Amino acid sequence: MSIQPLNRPEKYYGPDFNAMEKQDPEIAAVVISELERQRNKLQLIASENFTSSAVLAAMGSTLSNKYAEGYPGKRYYGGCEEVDKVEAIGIERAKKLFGAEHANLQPHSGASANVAVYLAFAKPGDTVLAMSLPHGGHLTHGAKVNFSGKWFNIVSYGVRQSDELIDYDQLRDLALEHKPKMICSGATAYPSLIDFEKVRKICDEVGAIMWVDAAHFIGLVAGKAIPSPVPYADVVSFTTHKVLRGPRGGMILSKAAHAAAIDKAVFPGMQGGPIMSAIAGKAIALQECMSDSYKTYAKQVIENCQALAKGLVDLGLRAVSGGTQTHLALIDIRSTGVTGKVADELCGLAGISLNKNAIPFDPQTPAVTSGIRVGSAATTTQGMGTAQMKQIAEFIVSAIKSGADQDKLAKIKSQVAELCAKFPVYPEPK
Ligand code: DSN
Repeated sequence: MSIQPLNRPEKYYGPDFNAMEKQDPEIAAVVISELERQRNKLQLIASENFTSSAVLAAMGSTLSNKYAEGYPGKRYYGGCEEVDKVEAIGIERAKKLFGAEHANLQPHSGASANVAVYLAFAKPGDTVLAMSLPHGGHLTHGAKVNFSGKWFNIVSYGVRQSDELIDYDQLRDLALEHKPKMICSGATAYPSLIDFEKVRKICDEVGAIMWVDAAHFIGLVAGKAIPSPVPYADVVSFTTHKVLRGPRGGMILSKAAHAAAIDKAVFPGMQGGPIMSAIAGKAIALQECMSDSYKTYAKQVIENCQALAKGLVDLGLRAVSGGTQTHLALIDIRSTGVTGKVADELCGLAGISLNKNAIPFDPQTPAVTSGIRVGSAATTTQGMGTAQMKQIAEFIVSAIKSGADQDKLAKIKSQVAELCAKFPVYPEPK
């Protein structure tokens, strides 16, 4: 196969896929086959997306070579005059887009951003109230295997069994009982909106820092498709590569009063040099998020996810909490008699990437699960709409119910490839 640069300008600025192929064909082949996988299969992992070529180019640029410990104008290295510009532009864009008083673009990832939040506001042994992982939380919200669960006294809240929504009464009771230093809202598998006003009131009642881990939904906030936690929260941490459609990385927004604590926690608290190429990518993505087309995209992501969830429900599956108000849906697949683990594998064989996921009060172990999680961020970027979501729901259910029949799976896989071809990802230059 001929290897084409994704969007390489005529002038040479650094990244060169053809040079990579010449020098290291083994790695170049993987880069290209991953591109083909993204082009020909359905990407329904709720935390993934396709960045613009501009963001990809920034990630592969010479900014990657620069060490820049510190912050714009206050570095520990010489030669930072160019990267200073990129970070300063990115910070201003983040503050403008989210109406935030302070922004730090340096965290290498969402987990790193969360380490910085703990470091800024708590000491080992302090109590933190956060969403339990089996109910949709995140590893960094206190899982026993994670630093958060090892170093902090984590008290977990969850969803009600009756409607699978956050139980704010339980959250308040736990806050009053344990007097946490911080209360964390945010999850990786919670399809509903979070009531930030209610959480703020509880935080005020017990004197806790209000921390929102907005990794999953911050892109919808950026596109003004759902309410923002920024006016309420002391600190908001997130990843930049989900619905937000930026490079892999993390970011933190905070009130001005916490700016110094956050900046110190990120550097020198838990990171050395920032990844300036990623910060350039973040700045580009933030500007993209200010466009009208991004606002339309964010709304479409939600509409598409609702259509996908409805399609799955119409075919006999159950949407946790009755549906979705966001970019992700959590689907209870017990009616099929197939576990989440097997469904994940069968969908993979049919050219559909999604993930097994525990549902609240799941009788199965986390490695098996009774559910799957699906997201609409990537397919919406491709330009798919609600009609395609209905079709995708049919593919998923056919794969799950295929009985591992190789012919059936191969047929779905070719239908999937046919659909993907109509919505090309990173099309070859004409
Ligand atoms: N927990 C991962 C996810 O949601 O896919 C990353 O946040």
